[in-house]
Amino acid sequence: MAEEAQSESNRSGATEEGESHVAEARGVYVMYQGCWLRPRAMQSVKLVQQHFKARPDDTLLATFPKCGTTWLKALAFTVTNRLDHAATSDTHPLLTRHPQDLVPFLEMPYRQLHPIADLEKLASPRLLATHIPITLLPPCVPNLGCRVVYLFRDPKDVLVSLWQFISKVRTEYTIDRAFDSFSEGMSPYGPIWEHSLGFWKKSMAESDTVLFLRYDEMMAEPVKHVKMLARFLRVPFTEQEVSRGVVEDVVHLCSFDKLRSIPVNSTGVTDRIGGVPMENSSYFRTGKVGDWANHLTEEMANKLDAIVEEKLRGSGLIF
Ligand code: PAP
Repeated sequence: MAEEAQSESNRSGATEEGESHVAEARGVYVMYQGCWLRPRAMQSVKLVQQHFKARPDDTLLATFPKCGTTWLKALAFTVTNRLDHAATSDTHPLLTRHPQDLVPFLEMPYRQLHPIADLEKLASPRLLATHIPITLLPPCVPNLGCRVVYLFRDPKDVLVSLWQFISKVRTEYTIDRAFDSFSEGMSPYGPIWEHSLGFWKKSMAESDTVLFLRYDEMMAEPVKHVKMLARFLRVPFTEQEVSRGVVEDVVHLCSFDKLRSIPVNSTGVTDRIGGVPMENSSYFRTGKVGDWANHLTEEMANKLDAIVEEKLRGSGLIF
């Protein structure tokens, strides 16, 4: 970790392609505008910044990786499309398509491989997803008042989920290595505290533009949060829907156990990133709150808690 400890002194500010800059490179990551990214992800983020054309009625589902993106995509898709596809329908798209494929990411598959112009073909209002921090999103997103749903999760569970996911393709990636880099803020789109703080502050300032949700709270009270999500997406449930149990139907269809059991999610391999084929089932691991306790030592947990608490201090954001 000696070379990683030099982070501040390595900042060169060297410019690349004019206005954008790589401040430093460490291990497999480069820092781009305050965010750690793999170089190929950075190229893609730059292309999003340069070419994404937001529309005022776009909704972005924003997450730090492994905070419950798949779940949020499933829920938001089901809520917004429920007039065309009832959650109980045996032809519901979630029964034949992976939730990751129903709501496209801005930056994936990498936009140097699949042009961002593909997003232009989607009809409005578009439901899109992103891991890009708020500070790096193209200015057209805030300027047009696009709404954002942000899902946050206990960083310890995020670390464990990320480690399990990455170690599927990098077998040498131990929990010790994952812990060291994550607690220094170095993980895709990291640091996690900067990522969540950006959306948290915006949600505090503009609650009608950014809805800030938490994974553990959604797990504890899914019906309440799905109603909240529907109101924010401007498709509130009617009284009749509530009394018919439509909210519970949505919660059930999008639940971890239900989605995991569907063949399109439990079998097969898909390359959604760009040159990184992953098993479809790798997006459905345990779906639990607090699984970190099975993988982190008490010392690791306390250390990460202390780091995150210190970084979030004074913001009002707690986990
Ligand atoms: P991404 O950020 O890489 O796109 P994301 O869905 O956030 O994917 O990561 C997968 C995590 O969401 C997994 O967490 P775990 O490793 O702690 O288990 C996965 O289990 C969880 N997940 C996927 N679907 C659901 C769901 N329907 N309900 C709750 N959690 C889910």
